This record gives sequence, structure tokens and C-alpha cells, in this order.
Amino acid sequence: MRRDLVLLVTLVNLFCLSLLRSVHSQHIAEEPCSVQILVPGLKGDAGEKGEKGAPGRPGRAGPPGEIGNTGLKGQKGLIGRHGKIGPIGAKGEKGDIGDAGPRGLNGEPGIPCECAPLRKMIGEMDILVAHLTNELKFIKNAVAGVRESDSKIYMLVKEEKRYEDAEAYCQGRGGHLSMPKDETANGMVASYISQAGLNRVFIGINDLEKEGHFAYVDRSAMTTFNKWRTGEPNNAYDEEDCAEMVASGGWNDVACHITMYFVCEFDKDTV
Ligand code: GN1
Ligand code: CA
Ligand code: CA
Repeated sequence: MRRDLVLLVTLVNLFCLSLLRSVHSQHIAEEPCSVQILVPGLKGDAGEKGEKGAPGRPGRAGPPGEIGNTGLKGQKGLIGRHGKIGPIGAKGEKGDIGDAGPRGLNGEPGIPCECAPLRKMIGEMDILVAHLTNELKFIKNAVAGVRESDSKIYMLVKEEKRYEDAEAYCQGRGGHLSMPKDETANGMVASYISQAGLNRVFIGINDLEKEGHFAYVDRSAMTTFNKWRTGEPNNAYDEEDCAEMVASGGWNDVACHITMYFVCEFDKDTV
């Protein structure tokens, strides 16, 4: 500090000296400044303790603290508002049948009648209906086409029957299963079945009365004419007592219990 003061005084003296030189050149008589050398005195006694100062300014904001622990789960919220109505769902499966409803009121009393005669009449009508149904089939077969020779009418029946039932069917209409007794008659029946696209039909020949002795179904004797296929009749399996015609016109003995279509014949005289 003291050295600073000495430096200051020296600077002031230099300043005055330069100022004097300037004034002298302008002929001014007065001295423009006087210099006093100031020297610091001795250090005084310690002063009384000052009053407490005003509070300092707030410090700078500290760095952010670490992330705290997860807080406790909050309380359950209030019930939300109703959502919008959803789209119409797919149709469900049909449910089970419901329980039977309560029993209805009793009906009006019926009209008294004698039921036995009515039941009998209904039974007779049923038989009549069955008969008419069969006749209708017969007519359909006839309309489908019959074959005629000079003396006979042949009719193919496309209903599968056993031999005896087939013969009963033909007899029921005044005829028999067809009994070809010459080449012409046999050829007519053969072409009839082959044109119908069939392979076999029952014809009216059997050895039911005596094994190995074939006769026509009307019991007329088989004379010279026959159309047995080679090796027939053979009574195969010891059970063949009836006869079929195949599409070629040949005959074969077969079991009577099998079923197949058949051909009836009717005498023109009796039809
Ligand atoms: C047939 O079933 P199978 O083939 O032994 C026929 C017999 C004939 C035989 C000729 C129901 O017997 O009548 O004699 O072929 N049986 C039937 O081979 O058509
Ligand atoms: Ca036989
Ligand atoms: Ca046979």
C-alpha cells in the first residue's frame, strides 16, 4: 500500500513538472499545483462489533434429485360411463323344445255312432284301394307295350316276384306265365325281353311235381319242343325247379324262390 502511495506521489510530481514547462511557454506566472506527501499513520484500535448484516441472497438451484420410489397404488376410481351399444351378434343355435303347455279344455262331446260298421267299411275300402293300385300298375305295363301272336297276347311285367307269385299275378288276370311251345312263340318272347333291355324273366315251366320232368305251368306236357341252354336243366345246388328265359331265348332251370320280372300270356279267345 505504501509503495502504491509513493508511486502516486511520483506520478503527481511528474505531472506538475510537465505542466510547469507548458505554462512557462505561455508566460503564466502562477504555480498551478502543490504537492503534499501523505504517509499513513499507525493502525488504530479495533472498532466496536458492527450490527448483524442483512441476510445474503439465495444460493443457486441445486441439481435434480434421484427418481423417488414408486408410490402406493391409488384408490379404485368411480364407475365409468355406459359404453355405446355394440353391433348385433350372430344368430344363436335353436334352443331345446320347451315344456309342454297346460292341458287344453275338453272338446265338445262327439256324435254317437255305431263304429263297427264304419270300421268294416274302411277296411273294405282299403282292400279296394290296394286292388285298384295293382290294376293301375297292370294297365301301365300293358300301355308300355304288349306283344301279340295269332292266338296269344304276351305282357312283360316289370315287378320282381318269386315264381309262384308271378304265376298268381298272371292267373289273377286270366292268364299264365308265358309257355312258349314252338320256335315262333319262343322268338317272340325272346325279342320282347331283349328289346326291353332285360337279361332274364320267369317263364311258365317247372319240375315241381317230379324232379327232372319239366312241364308247363298249366300242367300241359312238354312234347318235342324245348330251348334248354347247353348243360341245362342241371338242378344246380339241388334246388332248381323253375325256369327262366334269357335274352337270347335259351332256357335255364333256377330256384323258384328268387325274384325277377316275368312275362304273362293270355289266350285271345278268353280275353
Ligand atoms: C348259375 O350260381 P351258378 O353260376 O353256379 C345258375 C344256374 C345255372 C348255372 C350255369 C341262380 O349257377 O341255374 O345252371 O349258372 N343259377 C342262377 O352255369 O342263375
Ligand atoms: Ca329241378
Ligand atoms: Ca340251372
